[in-house]
Amino acid sequence: MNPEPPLPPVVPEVVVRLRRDRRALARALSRVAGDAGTAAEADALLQAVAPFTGRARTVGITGPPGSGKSTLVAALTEIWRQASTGRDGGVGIVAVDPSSPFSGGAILGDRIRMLGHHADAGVFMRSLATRGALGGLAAAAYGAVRILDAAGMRNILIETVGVGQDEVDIAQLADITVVVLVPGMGDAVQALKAGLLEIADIFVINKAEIGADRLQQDLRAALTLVAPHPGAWRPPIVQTVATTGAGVAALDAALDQRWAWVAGHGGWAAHRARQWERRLPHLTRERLAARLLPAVLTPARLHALATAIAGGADAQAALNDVIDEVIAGIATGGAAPAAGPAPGGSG
Ligand SMILES: Nc1nc2c(ncn2[C@@H]2O[C@H](COP(=O)(O)OP(=O)(O)O)[C@@H](O)[C@H]2O)c(=O)[nH]1
Ligand SMILES: [Mg+2]
Repeated sequence: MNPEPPLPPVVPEVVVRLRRDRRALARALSRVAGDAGTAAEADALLQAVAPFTGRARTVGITGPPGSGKSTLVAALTEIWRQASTGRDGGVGIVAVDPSSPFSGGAILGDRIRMLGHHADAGVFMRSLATRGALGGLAAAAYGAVRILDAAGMRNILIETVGVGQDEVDIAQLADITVVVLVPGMGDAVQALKAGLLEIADIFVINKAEIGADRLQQDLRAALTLVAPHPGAWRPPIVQTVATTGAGVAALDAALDQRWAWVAGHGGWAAHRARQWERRLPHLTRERLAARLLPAVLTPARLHALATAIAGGADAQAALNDVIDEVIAGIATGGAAPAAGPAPGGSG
């Protein structure tokens, strides 16, 4: 069901290893996540695998903390691994949790292990909590997806907390974005405020055993405010109880429907091109800042500027000074980035 672009005839060693050797895959993911090696090495790796990517279907799962995203990811993984036809291939999972470096990924990891797939070559999970070598969580998540794609995973799930612009951007790195809400907390209105309604291709009302009808109505009402143009995809609302697996098959079916709908309405190449028109400026900004700012905006400089502004200096003038220095540095080659790992903690 996924697009199968023709492969170049010779598969390089690096891609062969990614597909056969879980430790090589883990190392590659560490590299693009910025935990090992330099930014230049991460770049080189991503460039080498690029011709072997684009075959996976990527699904972003986003929503408030505790809404059941990890449980749903585990449930979908279970369904896909059970699919007897093999059409779905391996499952790659990227868990992004900048707020809690350990807990989010660890809990999801436990769930995946509970499925008994930890030793299954067809399931691979990586959690991301820090900015990557390439300068940002979105870039790190994108790199991880590319590596899993090159490693032959046919479905890749990206779990990210749907609070804040960064997380929303990460959810939109996927082909299909699923927004998970739960009944009771005025969720539809909150989702509207957080910009989640605009990005959803599919809604899930999880913990539906609590009673999902009210939220379903609110959501429908909120969606009419977003007003899609006629003939546009209308995001379905799927009710699930992730802990029992109820409704998860319906979510799987909704994903297939969305996949087929885009294929039949202009195709995935055109759809992905439109998605990149939105993503590229954001990723470029992230990376540009990571490359250029550390040289000019050192911690000492930052402290001095902040103190001066607090003491009455003009903030706009300070900003312009910093920007002028960055530009001057580019002109003289002085601000050329050191090809080293992103400085931890700053920025
Ligand atoms: N009652 C109920 N609890 C659920 C359901 N789905 C997940 N949970 C529980 O909700 C809590 C948070 O789930 P988790 O998947 O970690 O949420 P996340 O933070 O969105 O990833 C856990 O205790 C789950 O067992 C559901 O459908 N019904
Ligand atoms: Mg989670």
